[in-house]
Amino acid sequence: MAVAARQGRATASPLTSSPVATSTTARPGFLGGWLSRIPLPKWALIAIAVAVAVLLLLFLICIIRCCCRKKKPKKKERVSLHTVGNSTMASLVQPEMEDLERAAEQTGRGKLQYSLEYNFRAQELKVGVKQAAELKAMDSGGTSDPYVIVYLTSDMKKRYETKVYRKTLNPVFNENFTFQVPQAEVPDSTLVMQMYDFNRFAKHDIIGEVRLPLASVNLQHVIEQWSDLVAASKVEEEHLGEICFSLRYVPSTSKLTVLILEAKKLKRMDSHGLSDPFVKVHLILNRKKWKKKKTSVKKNTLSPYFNEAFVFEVPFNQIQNVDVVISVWDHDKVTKNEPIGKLFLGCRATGKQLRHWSDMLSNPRRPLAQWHSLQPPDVVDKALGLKSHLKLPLPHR
Ligand SMILES: [Ca+2]
Ligand SMILES: [Ca+2]
Repeated sequence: MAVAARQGRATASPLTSSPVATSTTARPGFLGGWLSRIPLPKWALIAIAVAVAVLLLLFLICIIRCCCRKKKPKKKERVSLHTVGNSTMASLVQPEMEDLERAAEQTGRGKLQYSLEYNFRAQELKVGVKQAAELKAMDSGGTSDPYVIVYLTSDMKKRYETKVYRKTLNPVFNENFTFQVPQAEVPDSTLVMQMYDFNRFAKHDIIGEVRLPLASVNLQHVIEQWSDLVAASKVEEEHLGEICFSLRYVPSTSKLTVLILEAKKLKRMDSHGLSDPFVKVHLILNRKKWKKKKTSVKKNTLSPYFNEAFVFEVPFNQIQNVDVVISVWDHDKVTKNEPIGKLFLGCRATGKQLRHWSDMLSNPRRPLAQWHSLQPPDVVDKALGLKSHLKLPLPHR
């Protein structure tokens, strides 16, 4: 009590006594010292002290509120920036994030101005890469080093590149490229313009691309337009070609006849020319190679005419277990022959191939001809081997 009383006196004394006494007996703060210099009655000083305390309290409340308000939008920010670390949070906001990701993928890459002109007499397509604007910055300095690669899906070996423009998001290219495209091939072709960011010591980044199916364009006029760059498609839809053949099955004689008629729009395989196509016909029995025949080689053409028939003996009780694999190859004198495309028919086939096969079975003795699109060889090989993989027990999720 005595100590408290002494302390009370000590704090009270500077307020009541003279300014000289203050500096010696107590060590007041800045405010205390300032107040003590003003000759005021005790009650007024107490009132001022209370008012200051209340102001301080209000100030503190304000700061706390501001902090809380800043914390709330952080949650939203986390969603939009796709940096959710927490898995429950991720699952809760998943649909929103997918939408945002899709939107982010498709926008903000910039736009490209280009021109198109088809010369019907020369069968040439002139593509003008004009300029780009508001490109996405790919380098740490907030710029990119853009250049454009131009090609047609009907001949992907022929690719043109513009010059590289350093440190800019609005490059002006003004370069023209000419493609030889027969008029008949135009509707099946797509013009692809891919914008890249050049990097001296690292892989070049793709900024975005413009894909223009030529069937959707009126080439009677010169076209000049802007298009937004979109995310580059991951898998190139390559046109491999089409093949026409007929199938005939005679159950009484166990004869299966495959007549290879012709092919068209085949992929160009040789860099300085066309392709040298020939066709292989494989019979697969219970997923094992069984019999094989092949046509002659047709030199330097993308639309060969074969008209070559192959007869296989397949007993009626085996026809359900047989796959017919038809593959088109490019013959090469120097290097290995390369497959252009493949397809297979049989009870395990799907779509058009399955329909052709079942039409053959339901129309014995009648040859049935049909066109088919070639598929990538690895895709067909995978489909052919699929059944054996399916026999394995599937892992539980
Ligand atoms: Ca760069
Ligand atoms: Ca060849």
